[in-house]
Amino acid sequence: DSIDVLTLVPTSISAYLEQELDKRFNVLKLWTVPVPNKTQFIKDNSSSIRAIVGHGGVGADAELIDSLPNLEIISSFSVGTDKIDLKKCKEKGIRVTNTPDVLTDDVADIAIGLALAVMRRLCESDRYVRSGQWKKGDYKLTTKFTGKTVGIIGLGRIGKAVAKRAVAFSCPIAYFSRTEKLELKYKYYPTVVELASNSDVLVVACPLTEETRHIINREVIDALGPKGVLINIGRGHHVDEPELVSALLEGRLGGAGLDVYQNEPEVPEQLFGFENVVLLPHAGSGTTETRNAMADLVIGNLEAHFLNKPLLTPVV
Ligand code: 8YV
Repeated sequence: DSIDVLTLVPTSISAYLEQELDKRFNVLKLWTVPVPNKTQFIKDNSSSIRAIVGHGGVGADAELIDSLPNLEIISSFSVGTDKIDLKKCKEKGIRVTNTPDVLTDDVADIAIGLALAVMRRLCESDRYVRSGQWKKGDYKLTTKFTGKTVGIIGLGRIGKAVAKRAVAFSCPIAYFSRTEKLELKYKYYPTVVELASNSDVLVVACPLTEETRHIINREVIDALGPKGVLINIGRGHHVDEPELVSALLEGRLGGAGLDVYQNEPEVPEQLFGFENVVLLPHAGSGTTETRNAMADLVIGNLEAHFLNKPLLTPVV
């Protein structure tokens, strides 16, 4: 019999996921329902829904979980599970899966890409050529990336992949994490402020939790300083955004490369005016190859669950 899967993933994120889900399940596409009717739509289908497919931007809060009495599994099209009430899922015996590993390279590539874009002014230079300015003026010198100290917050899969790439650019690596990783030769700092004081580029690569919310605050920004560059490929809520904006306005920070924001897809408009800021639309995992691999994991986990097989990438 067909299994009802409530999907919170908009088609623009992965048409392939939608197509593959459609082949196997009865897919309830919440994103096709107009906003005012969403709650009623969930209510009307509440007893038949056995699975949810969420993503980095939309997960399942306690209210949604409680409203679905026959919910068995949440399969997230993301590695981050900060939008899912994991505690609630544990309590109720609801399984949760994510998409680790397959996106690590792309997200790490984007971290290095952002650092190069900010420091070598790639986007500004592109605008300079396209606008015809090159014919009129002098090209401004930029800042070297090779050899600069890269500080990484969170040395998990993605943090390590960023480190590996930065090492190839001859960058000394420093990091902050909950525990020192003695097996790695990188320099450990027990606080984020110490890490920031000793880094040229600071990369946020940790999961979003209660402890890491606003891990980039005024004190950390000031420790990074007027030549420092902040790269955020984690979550918007890792950064105190108004503090970031004031630091940039006041020249207390050298630059920022951001893939994520507190209130996506809203981005503080004040950021649009800075040439030392590069803004991406939460695109870290956004390649066809990776999004397809993520989709395969989302589906593989759902199939495993409903066939009573071990989950591929369980979180809960
Ligand atoms: C998003 C992400 O899931 O994996 C994560 O945690 O944030 C991304 O891969 C993706 O952009 C869809 O929202």
